[in-house]
Amino acid sequence: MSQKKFRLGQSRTAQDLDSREHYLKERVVESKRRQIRAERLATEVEAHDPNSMLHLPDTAQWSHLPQATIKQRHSQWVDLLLEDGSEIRATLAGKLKGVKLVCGDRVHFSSSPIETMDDKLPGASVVAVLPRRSLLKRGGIDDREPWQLVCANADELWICAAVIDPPLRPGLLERAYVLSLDANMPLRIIVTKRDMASPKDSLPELDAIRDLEIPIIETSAKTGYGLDLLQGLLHNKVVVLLGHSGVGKSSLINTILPGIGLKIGAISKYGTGRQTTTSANWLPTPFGGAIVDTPGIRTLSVRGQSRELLGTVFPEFPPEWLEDPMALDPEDEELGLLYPERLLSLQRLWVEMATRNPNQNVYR
Ligand SMILES: Nc1nc2c(ncn2[C@@H]2O[C@H](COP(=O)(O)OP(=O)(O)OP(=O)(O)O)[C@@H](O)[C@H]2O)c(=O)[nH]1
Ligand SMILES: [Mg+2]
Repeated sequence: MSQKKFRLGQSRTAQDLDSREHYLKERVVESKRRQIRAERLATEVEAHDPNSMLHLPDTAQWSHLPQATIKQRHSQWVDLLLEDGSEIRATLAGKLKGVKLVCGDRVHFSSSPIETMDDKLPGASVVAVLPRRSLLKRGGIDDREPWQLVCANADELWICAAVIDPPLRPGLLERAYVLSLDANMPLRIIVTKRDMASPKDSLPELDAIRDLEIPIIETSAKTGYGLDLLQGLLHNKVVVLLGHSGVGKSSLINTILPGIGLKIGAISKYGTGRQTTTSANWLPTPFGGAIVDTPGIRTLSVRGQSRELLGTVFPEFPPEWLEDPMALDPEDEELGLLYPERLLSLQRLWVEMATRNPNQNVYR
């Protein structure tokens, strides 16, 4: 039996009586709501302006204040790494409203206590952000937030992939290549947990991308294999580690920087959807740079990235294929593809770069 819905505080009879009036009123309210939403979407964020979230205000008037690096971002405050290696916690000054700060940002801070009613709030406050040397970002999940910022002022991106658990997926590596090109940062592929596959296993999953001239380094945090090579690469450099949850990013850092004691996930954790590391963490190294540990990612979105980057990511395809890859069929034997999955990948990235968020609720 279907039951009639009625609102709290309204009797069934009353609702029956003015149902038509009520219906009209609801329609007016809904139309107004739609209008407001449309206005909001007509801003630059709606136009998916890649820089709308990245503008930084002028810092000149704050240059007398000391500088620090954002070590870790929390929702209410940030942990700052000072020049002398010490750390302090700071809030964000109102002047920075609308600026998206990220791990690695260089900031000016004021250590004079700000007036606050809450004793729990830190005494220092960040007042200005310096221009970024580099900015690693990935496509956002929502059109109100076109980009998810990963790290500022880093030199290299190391994408970590385990030989097993979680499985090695070349698709993620291609995506990381797009992001590294966008940020103008060299990319290295770090294969982790090498001890979990036989030494004879040549890792054929990577064959399709071996010709890309991206260095591939095989490592094991358990046996120490390949770690001296990594240490050698860390001199005077800031390196961001990125990869699925559980590939062993934090384990790798714990071995490279003994005594740092980062939290490591349980072996059976893979697939639970929970990350062990929960926010990007800038860790200075004794080699004159830093390693940035990041929370595990599910995927790397390339929404909003330029399609022009695809020519570098897929150099084996003729330029005319890159103009409209969707016209090609990866299963067409006449194309003579050595790795048909690469064309499929190209098509996927091509479409995703121009897509909008499917969850967005636009009335047009
Ligand atoms: N056999 C083996 N296991 C490893 C290796 N490195 C890491 N592990 C294991 O993999 C699991 C996950 O390691 P984590 O270092 O927490 O992985 P993570 O990438 O930092 O994960 P998130 O912080 O969630 O992103 C742990 O149980 C580690 O013991 C390795 O080289 N060999
Ligand atoms: Mg971790």
